[in-house]
Amino acid sequence: MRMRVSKVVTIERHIAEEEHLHGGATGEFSRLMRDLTLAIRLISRDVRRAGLNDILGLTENQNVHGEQVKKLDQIANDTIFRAMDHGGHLCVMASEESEDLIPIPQEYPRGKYVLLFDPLDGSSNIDVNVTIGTIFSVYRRVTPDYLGDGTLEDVLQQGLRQVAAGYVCYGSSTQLVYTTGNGVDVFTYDPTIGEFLLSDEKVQIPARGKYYSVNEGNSSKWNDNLKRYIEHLKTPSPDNKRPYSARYVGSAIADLHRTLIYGGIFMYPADSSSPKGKLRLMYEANPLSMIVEQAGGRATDGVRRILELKPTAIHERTPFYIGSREDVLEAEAFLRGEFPAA
Ligand code: P6P
Repeated sequence: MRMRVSKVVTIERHIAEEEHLHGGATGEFSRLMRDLTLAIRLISRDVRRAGLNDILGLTENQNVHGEQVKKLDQIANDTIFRAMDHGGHLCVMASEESEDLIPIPQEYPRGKYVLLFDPLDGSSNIDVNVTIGTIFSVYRRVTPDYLGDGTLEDVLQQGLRQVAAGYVCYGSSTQLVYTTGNGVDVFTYDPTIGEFLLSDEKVQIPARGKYYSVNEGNSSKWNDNLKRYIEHLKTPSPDNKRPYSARYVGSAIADLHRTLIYGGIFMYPADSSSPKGKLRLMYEANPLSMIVEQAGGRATDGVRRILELKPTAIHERTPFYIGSREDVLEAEAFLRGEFPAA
């Protein structure tokens, strides 16, 4: 459910106003978010220009100056790193684009926060002008400050310990969806003034939706209970609540954002060739799950709450069921082999 706002509030003002809700807030988190939203504005500019790269001579290989042109997700990764490495808010970073931890350069101060991010999720869709996104997750470090550099222990924390989570939709407009544990707010970017303005406040996901979102091309690899669930959604019901409509963009941020606003369920299940599914726990499932839970929804691996999973590796994957509370609970019941009377 959308709570459209009329007041003009920038994300910086909103974060500062909410700071008092977080005990011991020193303004450091606000400055972290200021730097992150700068990176997001730069990525938004590059994403919007992507269709012109060939025209501008920024082809996949070399630009007009003969310089090596990186892929857009590498550019986005570098943009976030360069915006965040010197502010003194972070002790370590981790990215979908980097195999190992990303240390803070020795010449810069370290801070008490940890940042994980997927700089440009679904970037293969950029070539066909489909919505893609950036996802981020923020924790407090758990190792002592005097250690300086953050460690793997600071990164591999359960999702329920996140202090903030957000995603950016580079779609018909650039929207930042964000929570610090006090509900979910949506900010829409106005490129004419270079500001993210609050557009939807304390978003709530419907208790049940009419859309299901999964790649049915994988159905031959699903277990029977999952197949029964999807068939159930497609089967007309006397109360006209079914059949659901199928929606699958193939870009997690697009599928998640529609699910958040309209309701329903987005799934990337385990299957016979991907026993842990495809989506990553630390910088995809955890931040998206914090947001959907804050909006009143549910997110599990089909059995366990995503935010309670104990991570063992930066890039580990997890089966993923997320969306309206009643829809995810119903999917879990089918996966347990509990089917309603036909
Ligand atoms: P499939 C994009 O490549 C991505 O990582 C997610 O954004 C998206 O949800 C998923 O993969 C789509 O995967 O196997 O359905 O093409």
